[in-house]
Amino acid sequence: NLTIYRKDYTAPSFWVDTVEMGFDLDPKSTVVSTRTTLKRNTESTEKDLILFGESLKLVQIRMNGQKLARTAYEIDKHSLRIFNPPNEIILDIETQISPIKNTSLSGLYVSNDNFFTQCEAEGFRKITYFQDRPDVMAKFTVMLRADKKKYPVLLSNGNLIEKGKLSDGRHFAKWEDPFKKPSYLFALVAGKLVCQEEKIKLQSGRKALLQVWVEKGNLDKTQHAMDSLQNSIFWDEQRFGLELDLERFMIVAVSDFNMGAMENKGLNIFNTKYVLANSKVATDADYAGIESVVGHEYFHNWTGNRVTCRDWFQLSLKEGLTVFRDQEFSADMIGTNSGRAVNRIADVRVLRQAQFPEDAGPMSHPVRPESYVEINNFYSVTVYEKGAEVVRMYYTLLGHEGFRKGMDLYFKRHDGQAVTCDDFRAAMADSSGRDLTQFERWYSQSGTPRLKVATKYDAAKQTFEMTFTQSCPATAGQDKKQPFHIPVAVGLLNAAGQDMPLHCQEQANPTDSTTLVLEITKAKQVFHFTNVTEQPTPSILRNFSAPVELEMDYSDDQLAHLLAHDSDAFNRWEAGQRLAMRRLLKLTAAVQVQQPLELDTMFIEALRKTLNDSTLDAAFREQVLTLPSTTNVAEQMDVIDPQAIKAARDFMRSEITRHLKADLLTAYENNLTPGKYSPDASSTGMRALKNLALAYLQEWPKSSTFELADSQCANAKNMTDRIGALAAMVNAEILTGGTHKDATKSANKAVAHALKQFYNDFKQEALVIDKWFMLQGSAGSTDVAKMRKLLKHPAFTLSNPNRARSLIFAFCNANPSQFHAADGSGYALWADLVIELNAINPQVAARLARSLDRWRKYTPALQEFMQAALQKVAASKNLSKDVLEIVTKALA
Ligand code: B3K
Ligand code: ZN
Repeated sequence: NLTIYRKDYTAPSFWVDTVEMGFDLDPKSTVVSTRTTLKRNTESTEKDLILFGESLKLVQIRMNGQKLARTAYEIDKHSLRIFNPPNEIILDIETQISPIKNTSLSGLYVSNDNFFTQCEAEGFRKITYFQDRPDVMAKFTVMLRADKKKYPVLLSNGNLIEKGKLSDGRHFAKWEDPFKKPSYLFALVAGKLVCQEEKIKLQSGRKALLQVWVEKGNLDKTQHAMDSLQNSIFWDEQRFGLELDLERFMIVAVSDFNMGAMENKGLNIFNTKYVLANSKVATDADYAGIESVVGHEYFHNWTGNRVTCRDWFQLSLKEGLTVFRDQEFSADMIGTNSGRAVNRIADVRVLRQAQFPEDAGPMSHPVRPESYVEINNFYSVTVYEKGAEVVRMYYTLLGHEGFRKGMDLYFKRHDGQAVTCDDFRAAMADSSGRDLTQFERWYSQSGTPRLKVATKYDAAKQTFEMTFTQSCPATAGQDKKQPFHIPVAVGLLNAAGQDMPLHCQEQANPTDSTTLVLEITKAKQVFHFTNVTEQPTPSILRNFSAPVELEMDYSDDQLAHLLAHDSDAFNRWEAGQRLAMRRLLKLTAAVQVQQPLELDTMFIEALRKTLNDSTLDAAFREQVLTLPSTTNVAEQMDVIDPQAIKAARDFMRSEITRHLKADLLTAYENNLTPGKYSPDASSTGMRALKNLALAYLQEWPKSSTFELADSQCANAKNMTDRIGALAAMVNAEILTGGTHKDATKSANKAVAHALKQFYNDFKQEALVIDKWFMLQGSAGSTDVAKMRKLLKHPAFTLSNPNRARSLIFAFCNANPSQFHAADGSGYALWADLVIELNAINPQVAARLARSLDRWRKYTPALQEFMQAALQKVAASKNLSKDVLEIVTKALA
């Protein structure tokens, strides 16, 4: 049995004081020597010392200066066990590895001829035999040796303490990290790199050197990352009183990387996607992504590195908390209320798009999982995004100051330690004097809670009653659930759309604000509001105060009222989404029984009003006009029929355009952003609304609107406008089909030309070519045959994760009508690619394997094809633990 359980946790048998490492770097054969000083953990009942190791060649092992006898230890594919060693030992281990052959991008590997490491979660054991577990923290000193010409730059964690020349054209650099850390935070980088650097002054007056390292030729794309890093440093000082604890902080960009970035102590390693930007190659979304990921990794320096996780089941301790921190950082960077709401909407979109489905599928797991086969599969939207929602609930329950007090206590108690989610909860409880016992269920129970609300207004008594009923559906491995502790922020609107004063019998309103946080702890709970002078419209779950599915029988009029007036911008948006969702579900049902499709004027008029409301930020209007995704709709259905959803959604889009064409054109023209490019919130919002309008306008085929896209594409001065127009054109390609034959022909020619031009303009820019592939992978006109052709494009490769994801993930996750082709060909392609990727990079393969998670919810015919595809993968040879866990759980 491969499963590892949280309940089986035991402390390590030895503690480590210091680790001294030496690397003789060579792509084919790197020799790693490691000297570790260890002391027995007297509280452990384990007598042996257990070191993990994978794909290593053991050259030699010595204990206290003596060669270790072959009978003194045992070695297998995953570990090296030394039998009952003395209580204090010095261990010398020499291993040999081959970085060039390491295509998994975990451990030490080569990318574009440079060396990089990725050790979280369990990559360090691919470098040397070690107690590779986060509760073993030690001080590291690292000596790097390599050819000076090929590898002029040698970096590791902490401070550079020595460097110099060696014989044979080699050189060395010695690094020392003053803080003890777990092995997963170890990093080294070696190669031909250049950097942008700046010195800053910290809150305490200390100076720090900041560097952003990239390949030569990319120095014109580092400024935004550098700015984001400085903003992050200052924000953490101000908001949490946390200062950078190192003299030097480095960010290094690498083009082959499994995820976004990695928070190695003092030496963050980033996917190029989250570092490189200038207006020519990066979109507004890229700029925002860089700011948030740079922030995220920097914030880990305290939440993750100074205080780390005892074991990997506690992953959300650092990830949920750090996502919450990066979300708050991005929101504070915008500053305005409406800007904050737009960010919040984007975060909730991610939650609904990915986390709710995960939590209802075969990989459903609590924020603190109980078991895993491959820990890398649990770097999930549940651990990250739902984990961030859990942290946000503390913030909502305790308030701004209360939360800060909790954080202060957390660091006071646990700085330098490896701790658990319970320790964090205890700090929040003890600092506030609140009982957060029941709150633990957010960590232990999986599934998205349902919160039903019924209301009653008594005009004579002037009372308003709200009855909440909570439940949580059964999820993988969890049948019965206990009630959650749910903070529900509510407000009441009068007929004029203003907030009414709140007097609740069950819950005091300490700040006398017009939003009250109700605390729901029971399965059923009633709240009575008094002095309610007229029938109110309740605004419930303001700012999405808990990660639940809210069920409330709003009338269309109530929703329109909220959309027009709610002082809570999130709920304003939410009301619009509810109006749209209701109609999308009806339309989908109509498509299925081949009834005529109709969209009512009331909805269109509500959208028109929002679109034309110049008191609202463009960014917010864009969010309201963006319909729920096909995935959002699918999650609301018992049986998913992707083609019907697609048809319903397309119909809705074209109806909106038919009625709002003039308004959309005006929005387009009013939101041009001539002049110098700036990724600020206001310009970003304007471009977003303009490009949304442009996309809508393609739904109503008139050559004039197509030409608008074509000319924007040809004349764009920045990547946001260029790709926005290209996307609109590519998607128009099939939409203009059918009755508009002539238009279709010329449009398709123009699309092909624009795609070719784009490719030629950017063929040197890998990240832009990723966008080019992504656009085509997700285009409704890209069927399986076209996909197979694109996979053979000379610029395509499976071994670069960004490239693989750009085309394949776009097709499997964002092209529902083609991926779910009725003949099952999309799933067959998926199976081939999962198998092929499995041999190259198990982590990327396992992510792709998740695309069929929800197979049991589809129509029977599709289910059959999906099951067959899953079985094909499950039966294939040499399956990694990563992919095996996903397909086994899917089929179970
Ligand atoms: N902590 C890393 C993720 C490592 C993933 C390992 N499969 C990035 C982050 O969350 O900041
Ligand atoms: Zn993180």
